[in-house]
Amino acid sequence: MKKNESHRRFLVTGGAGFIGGNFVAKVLSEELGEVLVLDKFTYAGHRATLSGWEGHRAFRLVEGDIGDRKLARQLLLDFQPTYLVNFAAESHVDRSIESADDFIATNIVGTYALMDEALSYWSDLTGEARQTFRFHHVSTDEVYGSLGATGAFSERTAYAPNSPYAASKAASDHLVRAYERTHQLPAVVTNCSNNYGPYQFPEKLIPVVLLSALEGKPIPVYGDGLNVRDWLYVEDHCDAILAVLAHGNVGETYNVGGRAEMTNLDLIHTLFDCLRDQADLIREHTEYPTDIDYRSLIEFVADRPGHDRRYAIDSSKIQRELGWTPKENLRTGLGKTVAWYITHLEWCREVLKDNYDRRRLGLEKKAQS
Ligand code: NAD
Ligand code: TDX
Repeated sequence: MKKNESHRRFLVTGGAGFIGGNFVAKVLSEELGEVLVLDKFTYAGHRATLSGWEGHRAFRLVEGDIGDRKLARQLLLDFQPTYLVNFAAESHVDRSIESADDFIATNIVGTYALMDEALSYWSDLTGEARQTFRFHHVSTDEVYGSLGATGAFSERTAYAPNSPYAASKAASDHLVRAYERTHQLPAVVTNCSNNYGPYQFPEKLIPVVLLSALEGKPIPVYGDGLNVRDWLYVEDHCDAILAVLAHGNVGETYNVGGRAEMTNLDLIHTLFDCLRDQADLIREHTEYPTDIDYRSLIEFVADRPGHDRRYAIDSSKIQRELGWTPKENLRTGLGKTVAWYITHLEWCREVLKDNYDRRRLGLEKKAQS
């Protein structure tokens, strides 16, 4: 997407979360258009992630639920978005094991309500606005289930979600696809592998490892640590979404991945290497010691129920058709990420405060109150 497309208006749901926050920063810093964020500010969404954009002439923020039809309708009519990018979701597998309630409510029912309102909005558009509008649904590779030792998920792989989180994302993907086929809603779906980078909530593997290592606390490795994930730097994911918005075909799904497969244990050891490389930065910005033997902190703990063994994404379609390729490799992306966390511990404290005590989640289903 080019700067001269700067009249574009992006309605970004979940824009106060990890990937949405990075997407907002990209659109605004590259002057690609105006942004309106709709976010519920759950435990995972924080104003601190967007504070750098407060007061920016092309940025607005509204607190609300994607399932609130009246609000969605009003925002669509007032803002007249060129694109609606739906990042809003409950995103953590471990939490979906404790209770799937919020996952069903937001990922399925909320997405449905938002999409239905988007259909009404789009139906009344005319001319170029009608041609250009996209409902972009951001989804995950976890809908495809788990791989054996070889192979990769393509857009033709059958859905086989294993966690309540993945099942809720699969359900929303199906609804989006059905709305395009049945009602011609100009929708696109991207299914992406594990993201990493700045502003990821400290419940996901990489920030959990980094904070625990800096503090000299045990690092919980689920099972044998040999589960494989395909890691993608978050900015590369944002670029892929922008490429699909600008040039993707309506009704299509695009898989997005880093071709950076690694076992969790190897990834954790790579993070230790990055921390050692950045010992000066740790001394400059924190009170933490730098002479810790990080490896001694690893603690093998009970496995995640239903833990998918391996994910890998075949992103040849988006590479071939839209010319997208990741710019970062794992070593450069992790280096940037480690430096960001070392220099943004205050952000971590702020988003965790009164919110999450970093205890292990998802070993069992908790009774609902
Ligand atoms: P996140 O948990 O960091 O952020 C989710 C955001 O959505 C938060 O700001 C939260 O407040 C908001 N939100 C939640 N429920 C809402 C509701 N009902 N109404 C409005 N806002 C609501 O998630 P993330 O990691 O940034 O993921 C964003 C999207 O990308 C999700 O749809 C996720 O499934 C998908 N995805 C994530 C990854 C990954 O590795 N993190 C990979 C592939 C796809
Ligand atoms: O403390 C931990 N120890 C550990 O061994 C945590 C939090 C995780 N793990 C393991 C489980 C996974 O094999 O690390 C791997 C990555 O775990 P998460 O960070 O929870 O991510 P994952 O379950 O793979 O899902 C992520 O990628 C796909 C995102 O959370 C999803 O939103 C996205 O769809």
